[in-house]
Amino acid sequence: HYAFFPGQPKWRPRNRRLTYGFLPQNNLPDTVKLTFANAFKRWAEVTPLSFVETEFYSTADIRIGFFSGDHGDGEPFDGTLGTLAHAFSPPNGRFHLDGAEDWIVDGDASTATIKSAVDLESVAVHEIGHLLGLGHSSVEESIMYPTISSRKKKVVLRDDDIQGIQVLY
Ligand code: TQI
Ligand code: ZN
Ligand code: ZN
Repeated sequence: HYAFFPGQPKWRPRNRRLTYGFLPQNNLPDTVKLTFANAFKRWAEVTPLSFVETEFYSTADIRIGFFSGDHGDGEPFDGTLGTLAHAFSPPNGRFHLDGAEDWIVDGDASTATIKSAVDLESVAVHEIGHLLGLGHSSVEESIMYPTISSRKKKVVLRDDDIQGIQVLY
């Protein structure tokens, strides 16, 4: 079953619109930005919310960046596998990914043979759930279940995820 964070925090955006921005220093290719756009779209389809990319990282509601090791927020990343990413409950908006992972991006052949590679969209869909206010679910098939196998693509929201987010929004 789905869960919320203590106190059930949620966003209350004007015009149901949340902005997201990418850390400029990461210089992400369009394929990576598109992967995040697709992940946001999955949640937009089942809520009244919409997600709009902004070029102004520092004032974006949701701030996405890849970092390695200690990056100044007290939750250092740990290299390949282990912690892949972290995101915080509303209305924090911090969305950090471990730059040391071999991220699988659709249409990108370079990670095809790396066994420990992790599917970026799968992690993004899960972390966006946290950013919007969902905790972990006990339903194994759900996006918000706290385990995923390496290389697996798990991006389709299940009834449990949809019910949870629709209670909030
Ligand atoms: N990062 C953890 C996670 O997102 C961080 C975390 C642990 C957390 N407990 C939390 C975040 C409670 C919010 C609330 O779950 S992770 C998965 C999954 C991770 C794990 O790097 O371990 C995914 C990132 F679900 F597969 F285990 C993405 Cl999909
Ligand atoms: Zn961080
Ligand atoms: Zn999680």
